[in-house]
Amino acid sequence: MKFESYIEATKRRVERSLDRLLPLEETYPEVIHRAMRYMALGGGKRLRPLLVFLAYRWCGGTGYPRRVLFAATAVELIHTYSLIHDDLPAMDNDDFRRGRESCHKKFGEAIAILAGDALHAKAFELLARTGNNRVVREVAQAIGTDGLVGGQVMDIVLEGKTGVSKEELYYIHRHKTAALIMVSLKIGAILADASPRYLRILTSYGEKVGLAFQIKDDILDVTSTREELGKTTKKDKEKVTFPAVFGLKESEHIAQKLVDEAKQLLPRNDWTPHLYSLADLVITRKA
Ligand code: GRG
Repeated sequence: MKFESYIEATKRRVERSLDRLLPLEETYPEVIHRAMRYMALGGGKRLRPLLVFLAYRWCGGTGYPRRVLFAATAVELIHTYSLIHDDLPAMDNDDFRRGRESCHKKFGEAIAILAGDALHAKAFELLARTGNNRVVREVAQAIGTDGLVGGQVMDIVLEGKTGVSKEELYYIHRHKTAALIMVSLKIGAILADASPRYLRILTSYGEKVGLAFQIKDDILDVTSTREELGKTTKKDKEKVTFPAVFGLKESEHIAQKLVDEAKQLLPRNDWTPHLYSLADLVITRKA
């Protein structure tokens, strides 16, 4: 199957799974379910679930088994929770996400916090339903203080500071962005019973692609408009970003180098071209 067709087919499966697995809007207490569905079903590239499936296929898995769909849906719910919390006034204070009002603008801060919490809880229910303890543990580790939360903490602590080191820049983005991307690949591989070698390769590939994804995100923040991205732009002025530290041209060069290195890590099999295409897409995307 061509890469574009596989992306579209997988996205459709994940959208259907999100729709089926989230409580209906009419379910009491209605407001929280409306907020959860508003954010989880309101657009997004679905990159992380796609990575779960690409890794699963690359490691020899076939089709769309339920346990892999549970894992793919779970990482998208975790990503959605992190976006809701990141947009809150106490964090990035952003009123616009995925082309429309962010969760707290639409439902108020308290419901937005609780919607994030509930998506996080639902994600772990789904991870448990994979029947694979290691999958649950890997995701928990990737999104705690040694992952997503750790990166977000340093992003906040270092905002507006001068003299931030390159190590700190890499720490933030490796944790805030690359950790969830890496673990998405990793759990796809675990669910395909991959060898330790394949797991190591995909983890390194994920780290490089994850960093490149964040660099491109930072570049787009400078070069694109709110209409193109569906979120507020030019907001990163005080933030520790790649363009702020290296400038735009050098940032583009670093992202390209990371993608080239990621591709070189992969031994060839039928699904390798898809992982190449994905890595290219991360830096050629327009939104
Ligand atoms: C609140 C614990 C906590 C963490 C927040 C996700 C995040 C960490 C912050 C959001 C802002 C940001 C620039 C994060 C880096 C990751 C990133 C580029 C998120 C946007 O992901 P996309 O482009 O979003 O995949 P869509 O909408 O396509 O799903």
